[in-house]
Amino acid sequence: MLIRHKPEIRSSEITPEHNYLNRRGFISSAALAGTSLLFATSCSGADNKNSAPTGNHTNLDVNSLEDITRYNNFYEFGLNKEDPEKFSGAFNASPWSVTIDGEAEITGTFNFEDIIGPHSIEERIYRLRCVEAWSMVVPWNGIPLGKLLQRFKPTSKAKFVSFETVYRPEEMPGQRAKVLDFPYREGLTIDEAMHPLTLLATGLYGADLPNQNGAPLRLIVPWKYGFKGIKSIVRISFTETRPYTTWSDAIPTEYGFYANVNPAVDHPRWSQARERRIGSGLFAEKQPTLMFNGYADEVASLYAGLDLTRYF
Ligand SMILES: Nc1nc2c(c(=O)[nH]1)N[C@H]1C(S)=C(S)[C@@H](COP(=O)(O)O)O[C@H]1N2
Ligand SMILES: [Mo]
Repeated sequence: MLIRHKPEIRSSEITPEHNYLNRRGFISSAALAGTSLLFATSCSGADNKNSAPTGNHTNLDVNSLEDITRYNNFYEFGLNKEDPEKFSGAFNASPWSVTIDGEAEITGTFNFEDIIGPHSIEERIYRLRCVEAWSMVVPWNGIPLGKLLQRFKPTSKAKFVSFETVYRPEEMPGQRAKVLDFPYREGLTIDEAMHPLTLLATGLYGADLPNQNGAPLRLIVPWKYGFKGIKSIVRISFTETRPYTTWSDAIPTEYGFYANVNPAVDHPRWSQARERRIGSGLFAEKQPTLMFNGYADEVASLYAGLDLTRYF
């Protein structure tokens, strides 16, 4: 087991950071409108729908709320698909704070509301394709990760972004059982993190995220296998070198850092060519898995020249 420091959020830190940001006008959308960042339409809300490709899978049947909330992977609450729904009731996602650190001009620990507040919440209908060869389609609510990250002014050294799940063994029985190297951690290249399809989800079906789906905020990278979608995030770090990621560092022969959905590259123990759609019944035929989960046009250029068999 790796020994590392746990995220420490002292309540005494939170208020001063919050005030610091307010003093700089950082939180106000008026100030953001004057910057030359990505925010041309991000604060207005109404015309957001026309501003950028959302990649909505509108032609797909959305899974039921029951499917989405009763068939989960969240090892902090157990190994079985029903465990997160059964054992996450005592988890408390409010109040919540997130630490932003590493290679950025603005760092600190911020209240959930102050991080999300300035952004308008969008709906994105994305298929979640698990590396276990099942999938479901979820109407997520959230904000593009890139819009949020830009506000912290990453430096030129920020080549990767890493994420960490809360460590709370008293509320998370799977952490007490040490079934993985907790806290769960994931990472993206900075280009993947800034891609307009990458979503920081705060809800689904128009309501706050249920605990079992990663309350109060989790990552969704629709062209990657589901394990990249780290839940209940408490830390986001800009790094110069490739960060530790839980699955690919625990079992590098089976799980890669990139984890791009790819029907042509099998998992060493099973095929990735097809997938079982959750909710379609036990005897339904599997459906073909699409390259980059259907987003090849949008994201293939991120991997130009990369051998996807080697960098899986
Ligand atoms: N912290 C944390 N995040 C996690 C996991 C986990 O075990 N712990 N499981 C991942 C896997 S393997 C998948 S497929 C998705 C499942 O998301 P869902 O339960 O909302 O469908 O969450 C991902 N995020
Ligand atoms: Mo998964």
